Amino acid sequence: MKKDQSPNHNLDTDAPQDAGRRKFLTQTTAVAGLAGAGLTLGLAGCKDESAPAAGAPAAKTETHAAPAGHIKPGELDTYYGLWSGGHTGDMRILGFPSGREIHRIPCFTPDPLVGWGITNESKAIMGTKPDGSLKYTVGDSHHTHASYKDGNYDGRYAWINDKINARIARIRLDTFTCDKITEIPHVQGFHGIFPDKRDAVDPAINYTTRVFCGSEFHIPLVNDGKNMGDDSQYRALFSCVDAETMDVRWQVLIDGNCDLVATSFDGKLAASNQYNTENGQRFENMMSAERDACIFFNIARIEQAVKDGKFTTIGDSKIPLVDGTREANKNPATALTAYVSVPKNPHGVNASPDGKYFICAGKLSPTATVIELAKVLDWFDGKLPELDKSIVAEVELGLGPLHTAFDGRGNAYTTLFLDSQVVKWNVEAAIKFHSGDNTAKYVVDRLDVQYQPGHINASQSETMFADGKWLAVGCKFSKDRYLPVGPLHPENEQIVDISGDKMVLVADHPVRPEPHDFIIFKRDLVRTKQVYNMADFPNAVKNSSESGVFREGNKVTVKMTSQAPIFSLRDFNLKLGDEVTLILTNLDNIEDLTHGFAIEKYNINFIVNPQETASVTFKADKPGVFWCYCSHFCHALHLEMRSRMMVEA
Ligand code: CUK
Ligand code: CUA
Ligand code: CA
Repeated sequence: MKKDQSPNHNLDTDAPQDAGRRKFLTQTTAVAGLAGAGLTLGLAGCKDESAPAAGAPAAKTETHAAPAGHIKPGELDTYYGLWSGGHTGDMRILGFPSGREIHRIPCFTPDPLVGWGITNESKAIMGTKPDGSLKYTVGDSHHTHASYKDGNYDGRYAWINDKINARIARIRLDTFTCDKITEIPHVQGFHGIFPDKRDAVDPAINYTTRVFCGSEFHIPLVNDGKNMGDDSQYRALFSCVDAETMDVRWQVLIDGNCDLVATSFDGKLAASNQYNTENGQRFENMMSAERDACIFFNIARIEQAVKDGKFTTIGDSKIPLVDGTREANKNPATALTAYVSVPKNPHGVNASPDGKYFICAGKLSPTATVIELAKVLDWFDGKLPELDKSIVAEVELGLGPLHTAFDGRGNAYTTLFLDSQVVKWNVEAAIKFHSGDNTAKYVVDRLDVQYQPGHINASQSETMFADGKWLAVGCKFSKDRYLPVGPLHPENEQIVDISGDKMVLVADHPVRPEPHDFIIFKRDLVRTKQVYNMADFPNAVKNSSESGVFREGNKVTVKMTSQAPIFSLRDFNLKLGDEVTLILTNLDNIEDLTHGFAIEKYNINFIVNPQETASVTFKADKPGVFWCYCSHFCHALHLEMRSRMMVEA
């Protein structure tokens, strides 16, 4: 029996177990197509009989024995990946091309690892009710994008959306932590986000100053329970959030809804695909029109309208609301918005790295629509009489096109949800084909993926520095790709080498459901702090000699420091009913030396990183001895690193 010699593998794995795994795969591949087949029901287009069933064995998939770019143990990845976390409401950080998950950044939901939603500092960011408890404890993050400068990521910020509670969170990329969360008013189903890539008004500002936010669901403009039966009162808005202050700068009243968002490299345009131009409030009504739209926003004109006071407000809100409806924007000379027609219920809009095109995927139509931005600007300038002439290609790609990535060599990569494929196609060839040149072959390659892909992105894809090296595909179904773990399957993230003409699948990794969008960028675009700066914490306990219990009536402040392997207070006394604020500063000034602080029976656990200060506020409502212990392994004497909280009856 041959043992696996690789240090990376479990040495107990031997032949019989491998055989069992193979048997499992053989049994399950036969039924793997079922979910895919069910999902095709009721969708437009018919399936090419020669194409494999959605979940069928991947006949065309090529794999490398030793994949190019394989990261060995101890080696660092060359790219960062920022991933949305889905229901868990966090952002996940992956290394690329290994696909290893390095970190999770809690944003919208509590996380006891770092004490997110437990410490006063994180609660202030997340938002609390008057009684001090968290306003929300669920999240649903879909889209994550980073700040730009000169057409590339600048390593300052990233943003992530929360669909459930219309929140947008900002991540500082020096500490990889969430530092602000804004709840966008007057919207539900907040979905796509995209930062501007430079300023539309001031050409000297070559970096991100705004983040645009699209909302899917219509609600009564004043949502106070009075107009719920009148569909004509239901509206969806497009919102602009200030990148620095995170305040909502303005909103746009539109016809139809929003979904994903894209922005142009010149800062002038933002757009959102609209699948519900019908303004339907019921399933059937959202699919009654043959074509929907991609709505364009003229950012400089909207900013000017706001400056000139040409806006209204909703209820007692102070946020300017400009009129972006079709009726009010017929005249190109003054229009704030433009509605480009695209086929039925599109999904996804992506900006090509050459700055020329936005690509809207068809979802219910087997096509992608290529819109030339210069022509949209021509329409606003009165030089293009028919707006829909900005469509320079509408080409068939396959069934269920959703999202598109780019390699910087003129090729686009679109996920085909129903076909379980990625199609690589050449944008200029598609334009030639659309203009009547039947010899133009725009489809370059197809790759079966496992299974039903949603989002896709390539290294540096939506920057001017798309490098065409790696592609990641977020597959919504993993079916037979992993050992079964009960009814809930992981999702399957796949890594594809796109450096050659043919796409080559190099790795799978399971992911906890359900991530959506992600970006991948070069590691040197980010500079992280490995140790906090104590001066950034106004409440820091700078020296262990400042420790102690400070009482004012029943308001008690406990000040403490940590320094491996001790807490400065071996014990501290409280009285039943005390309102306690405990402040802990980690004096250790060494990279990777984090301590935890867990209080038995008091529902408190958080960490302090090197030179970081965190605080918790709680009521001493149970008498007795409660050990406070370090919950983060830090030292050989980590188990002895404790403090004793004694609450007198
Ligand atoms: S949506 Cu998830 S597959 Cu929320 Cu970006 Cu398209
Ligand atoms: Cu300090 Cu473990
Ligand atoms: Ca529709």
